[in-house]
Amino acid sequence: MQETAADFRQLWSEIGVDLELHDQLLASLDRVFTHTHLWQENRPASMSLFDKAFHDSHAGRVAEIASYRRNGGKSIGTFCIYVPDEIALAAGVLPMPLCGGSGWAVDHADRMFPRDICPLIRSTFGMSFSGTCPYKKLKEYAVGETTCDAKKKAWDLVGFPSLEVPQKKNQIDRDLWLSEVERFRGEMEKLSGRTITAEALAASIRLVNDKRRLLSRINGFRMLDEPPISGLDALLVSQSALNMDVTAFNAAAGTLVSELEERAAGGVSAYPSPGPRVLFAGSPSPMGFAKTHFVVESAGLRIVADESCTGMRYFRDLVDEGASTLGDMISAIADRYFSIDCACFSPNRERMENVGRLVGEYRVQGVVHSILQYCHGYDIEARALDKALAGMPTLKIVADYGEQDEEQIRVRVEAFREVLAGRAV
Ligand code: BJ8
Repeated sequence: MQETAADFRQLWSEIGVDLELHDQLLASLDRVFTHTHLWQENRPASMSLFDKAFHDSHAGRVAEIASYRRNGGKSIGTFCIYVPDEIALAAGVLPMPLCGGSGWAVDHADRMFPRDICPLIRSTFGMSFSGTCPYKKLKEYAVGETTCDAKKKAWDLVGFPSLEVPQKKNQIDRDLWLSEVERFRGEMEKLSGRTITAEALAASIRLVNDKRRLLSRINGFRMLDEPPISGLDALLVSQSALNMDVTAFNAAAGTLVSELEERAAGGVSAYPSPGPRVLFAGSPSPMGFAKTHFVVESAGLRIVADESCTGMRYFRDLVDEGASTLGDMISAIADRYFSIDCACFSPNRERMENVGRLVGEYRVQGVVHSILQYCHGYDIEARALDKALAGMPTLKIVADYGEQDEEQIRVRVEAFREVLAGRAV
């Protein structure tokens, strides 16, 4: 049955959403989305599926999860791509990423958090504190993780349990991580009252790997001289991958792949004119935030690769599907997530190598460091990345979710475009 606007209002009201403030939030999200995405003239037609996912994140997806829970299902909130979705899904628990991307919500976090922490955290908790996060009451609890200091301390304040993510990559750290993944499995089994079987885990590993394979195919088209999908739209696809039901996402992504194949065969570009090819590196851009991508692409550069957690870090590695016992599958999952190269790791050589590889594969001419304000890990690590990139032109943009600095950023991006254009001659 197709829900109406009145059905959604009824649902929001039932789950404790402040309707008046939520209207303000939705109006802000719509306005920002129109501004950042809908100016593009040659988008693939099937991007409409992901535009819908954006709008459904406060409507249709909320209704799906509410219905799942009414039928006895459990759900948890997550904030980081270290949380192994496969294990939750195998236990019948829906993981829901809760990272906020709305600038409107940022100031609502002030009653508990200092202002000088990253906007991702402030936006997430701003939605929660203002009663505008529709997922707040649609979960048993949220799972934090020990990545950056701001997140770690935030979980303490609000009382969320967290997974311990090590900060180094030695054997002792891998052993600790495996024990955390095993603990997570126990927690999910306890929550759902269901024992995870090898069959269920093998199925969820395949399902989530399929999502990663589809994301890889979509992003692979960006290697072409004429990318048939823009960096802005590739970002929206990744953001949707985090929010949508996995099976529904895989179906939509398959439709997009077919269209991109046709566009690629016909030499159809998503861009009105050629421009320098750049790689995005740094902090994630949760759904609702695309300011930096927007300014860069509307200034005539083409973002052909994005190494962030809302880009390739999310889908780059697969879980090995060769294991047959439950223990080996858990170990394979631990290995896959342990290979994530977040800036919370020190040293973080894997990230340097991964970015270096992308630079070659996607034939980029420059790198844009996109850093969320007060995200010290990625901000400081930008220096190490510059060194590893050995002379490749880079531009560092440190930004919050506000719109007031767009024109200042644009001036710097345009100057960077001229630098890259000059080197291409
Ligand atoms: S694996 S990037 S999703 S921690 S932007 S809250 S790092 S101060 S989100 Fe992240 Fe996991 Fe790492 Fe990825 Fe802190 Fe930086 Fe804010 Fe961040």
